[in-house]
Amino acid sequence: MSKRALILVDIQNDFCPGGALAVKDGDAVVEKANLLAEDFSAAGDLIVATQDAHPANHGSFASQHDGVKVGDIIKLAGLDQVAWPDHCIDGTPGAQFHPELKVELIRKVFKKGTDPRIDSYSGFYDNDHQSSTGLSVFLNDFGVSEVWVCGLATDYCVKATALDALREGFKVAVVADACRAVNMSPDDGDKALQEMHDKGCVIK
Ligand code: VGL
Ligand code: ZN
Repeated sequence: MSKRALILVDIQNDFCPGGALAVKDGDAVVEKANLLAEDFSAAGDLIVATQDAHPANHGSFASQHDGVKVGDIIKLAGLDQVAWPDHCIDGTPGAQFHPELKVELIRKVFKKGTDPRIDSYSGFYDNDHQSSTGLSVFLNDFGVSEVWVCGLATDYCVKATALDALREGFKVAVVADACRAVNMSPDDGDKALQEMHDKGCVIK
């Protein structure tokens, strides 16, 4: 039977107001994500979540590089990498899901960004597409053909997850109203939605 999966991307304290990498209005996605999750649950569809879960010495942290400031572009594993503030350190409160997220509806959590040598925006693969989290196999085992994506942040992990889902052969919908962007440049979120649309995602 063909099924849908809802992928809740990185709805974690550090991406919400007061967090280490706070996304403006990031907590506004929680209520919308919960409503979507209730819908999916009632329909017998699958709900999964991704969790940014870095070691304290993660190479994406500006703090790990001499003379590098947050927002600088550095090289990590040979790829361009934004230098971020220390965030979502596995096991700390900042890495935990927002306290109001209905985690009881989540079937499985996929941690990412666990390798200090490379970042992982997508819930499917590290940024060099070499290491998989197992999400694709998990969805296929459940007979999922269509995924809906929401969460944080539109211009990084939501985009990377949605585009990888397309590449993995899923139909992809992105619920724009249930996403918020980092917006290092003011229109990054809008550009990300445009790119996801152009590459084949349906924007809800
Ligand atoms: C994210 C920057 C660094 C995200 C994660 O969840 O979009 N962004 N780590
Ligand atoms: Zn991160």
